[in-house]
Amino acid sequence: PPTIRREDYRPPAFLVDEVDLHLALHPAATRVKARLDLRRNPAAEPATALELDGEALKLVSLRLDGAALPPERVRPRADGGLSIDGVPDRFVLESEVEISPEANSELSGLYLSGGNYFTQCEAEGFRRITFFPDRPDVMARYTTTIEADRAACPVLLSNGNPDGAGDLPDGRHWARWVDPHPKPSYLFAVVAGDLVAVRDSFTTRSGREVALAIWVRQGDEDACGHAMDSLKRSMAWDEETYGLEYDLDVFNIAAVSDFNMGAMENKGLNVFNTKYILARPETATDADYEGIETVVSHEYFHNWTGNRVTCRDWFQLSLKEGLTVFRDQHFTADQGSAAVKRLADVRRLRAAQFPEDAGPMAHPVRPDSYVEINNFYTATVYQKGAEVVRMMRALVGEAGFRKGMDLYIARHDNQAVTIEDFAQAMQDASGVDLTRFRRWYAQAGTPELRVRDSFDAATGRYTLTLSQSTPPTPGQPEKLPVPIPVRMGLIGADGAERPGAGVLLLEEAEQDFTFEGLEAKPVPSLLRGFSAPVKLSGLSLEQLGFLARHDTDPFVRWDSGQQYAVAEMLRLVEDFRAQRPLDLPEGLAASIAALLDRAMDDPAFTAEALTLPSEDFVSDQMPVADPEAVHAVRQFLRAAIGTRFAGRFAVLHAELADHGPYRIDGAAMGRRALRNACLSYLGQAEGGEGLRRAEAQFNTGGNMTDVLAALRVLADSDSPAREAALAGFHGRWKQHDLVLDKWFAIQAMSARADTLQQVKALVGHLDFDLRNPNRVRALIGAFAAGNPSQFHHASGEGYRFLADSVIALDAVNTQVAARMVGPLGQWKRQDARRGALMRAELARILERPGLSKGTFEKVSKSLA
Ligand code: HT7
Ligand code: ZN
Repeated sequence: PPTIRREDYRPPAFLVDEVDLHLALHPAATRVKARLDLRRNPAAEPATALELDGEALKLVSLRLDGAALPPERVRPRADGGLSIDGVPDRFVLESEVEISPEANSELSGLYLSGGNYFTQCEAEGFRRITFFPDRPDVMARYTTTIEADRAACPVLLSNGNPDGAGDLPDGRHWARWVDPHPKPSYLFAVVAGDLVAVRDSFTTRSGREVALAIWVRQGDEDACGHAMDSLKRSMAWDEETYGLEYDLDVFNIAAVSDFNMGAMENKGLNVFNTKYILARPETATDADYEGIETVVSHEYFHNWTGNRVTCRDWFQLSLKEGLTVFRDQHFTADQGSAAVKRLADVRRLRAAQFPEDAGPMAHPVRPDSYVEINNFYTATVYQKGAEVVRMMRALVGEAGFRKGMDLYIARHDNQAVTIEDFAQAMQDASGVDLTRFRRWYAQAGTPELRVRDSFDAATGRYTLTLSQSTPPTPGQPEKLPVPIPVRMGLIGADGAERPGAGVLLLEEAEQDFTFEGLEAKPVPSLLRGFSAPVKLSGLSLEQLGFLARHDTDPFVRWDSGQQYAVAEMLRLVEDFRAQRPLDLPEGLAASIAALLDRAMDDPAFTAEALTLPSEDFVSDQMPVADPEAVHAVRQFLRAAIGTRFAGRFAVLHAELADHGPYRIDGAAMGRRALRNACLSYLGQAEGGEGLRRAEAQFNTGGNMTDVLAALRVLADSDSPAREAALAGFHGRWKQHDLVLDKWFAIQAMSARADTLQQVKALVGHLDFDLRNPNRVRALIGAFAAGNPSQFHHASGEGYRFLADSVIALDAVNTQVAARMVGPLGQWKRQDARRGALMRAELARILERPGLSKGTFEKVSKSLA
């Protein structure tokens, strides 16, 4: 398959001003008529032919300015598109095609889910609906008429504002929608079916009333409150923070169970995975509630960052995604505990993006090439992209950033632009030169930041020497230094802050920063708030322990504790390999004790700080991973800590029980998080008391957070209560897709040695469905990406299972299949034997005839 390169970008030869679409919906044979007003683009090189993208379309008719096109002027392309020769400078093209929603298991284009129709057009799904120049720099105004059977599809929705509806013969009806805002084709959407609305309204600050509706299946109306509340808070926040108001009369959200990703920001008609809409205390965990707020706000914020100002081409994806993730992170931080939110965001970045940046798929935030764009909806484009925007704000200041956003929107409203345009707006508005900073968009790899320090007692001068380097990544052997904002402070031996706190800007490979007037050598607190997405090294175990206890910055306090624990865990890994007995390190025990002493100061923080670094995070700090040893050490520590502090965990677990009604504010969630962190330790402790508590909590828990935390403990155990709990849970929730996903995932992530066997058996379970991406992620994804010790089982059976799954999935849904390849791509991190087994499985996938280009790209790059 061809590689698409950023440097080959050319403006479109033809522009589309108006699109008039008519969809006559039918499960097997939907007819789509499109009327396009086209004109030659004065900014493009002259072209002889009009190029239209198309995929899986059956052409019925094609007319140019009212006349049928002779076949010799229409050349079918190998990729399913059409080239039309000899077109005038301005013309109207009318096409009619037939498509089959019921045969569409890709979930891209128009498809059926539970008898209802949904579309997904980002990135290149519109070409599966009609012939079109399907690229984001072709922005047009859309009028959409939908026609369907009234009984099967009482609800007919599209982008923009409603503009009429009526009856048709034979029990059919129609509805028309007009979107006044020009948009790229990837933001087109249609939803039709038997759905009900939960309605509300929002009055914008200029006094316009917006009708809000969340469309769900009957019976789910009671589960939309949190999503609706999140939406209204997002709308208000964007007005207050950026002066950005909503711009249509209606804002519709439709929820669907079969969806490739989390949600989609189609103009005026967001489509959401039900996972990010539906929540009741008895079915959704606190993490689910948080996820809903994040995704609802994210998609809403796209209305300006992505929709009104969109991307020129898909290399600019982070222009909308990095910026919008930054905006949703900022929004959530403003809603409650900013510090704990930051820890969660950093944990996620390190878990997903750092390994990506160090692996075979490493790419810059603005990639230079791709084969399949769907493979570039990555943690790098999203999460690292957000970190880059965050650093930009640190450099230009809060006021400069707001001015920059204002200028960006004013300059580029209704345009398709580049990351360069965004950086230029920030630079022009703030007056801060961002020339070097742009390297963050161009270079892949996680910079490594090293610190050394010295103190001259005679002069009271303290010197911090910071140095940086970025490891080579595929296609980028040499790296330049990047500007790294290092927010910092100095802590004295008494634990008090010393003068000197601020932001250091490391621009060169190495720089000294001096501080005068100190009476003794301080401990440096670096990267406060995680001010740059880098790996920091150079602090001693003693300094880390000190910072974990004394720093005023919650991020550094947490992170130092984590780094301290990693160092101890790595030492224990050596003991394990040398078959020496393992002991609970006294320093680690002391820091747990210190945390427990102040547990109730901030329960959410305590829960985060009590949680040991993940197995993957520890493995990532080793030259060669050893999943077995890391797992053994982490399990040993959990058991040892659980046993040593059993009394205190038990007291906290009892004290923190929820008595009143279920609440989803930060304080209540923090209490539940801490309570369940205690239960998790107790579950590993000697004596079985934790398992008894887990069983009781499972049976009486009044909310899904507590029930699931208990089930997780039982699922890891050999307790006789395990089977009964799993069976009971299945029986109780078998009708609830989202809850059943949890049942699959918990078993897939179990630490038990028979997990792979169980997972294989679950693939054959009646409730498993390869066509449902949520279910695939819950079982196969959770096993491969969330259970390192079982996935990397020395037999190689885990690898074989994943390869078999990818092969089977590729015939059903290529986007989901390609996304599953990731864990096999990490073979270079494993020992030679495991690495060879992983490579063999990748090679086996690659041999399959007819492999999709997305899976081909992921597998072939993984093997390189
Ligand atoms: N902009 C969207 C990204 C997306 C997507 C969503 C659903 C299905 C397939 C998709 N491909 C790309 C979601 C977002 O980032 O907001
Ligand atoms: Zn997005």
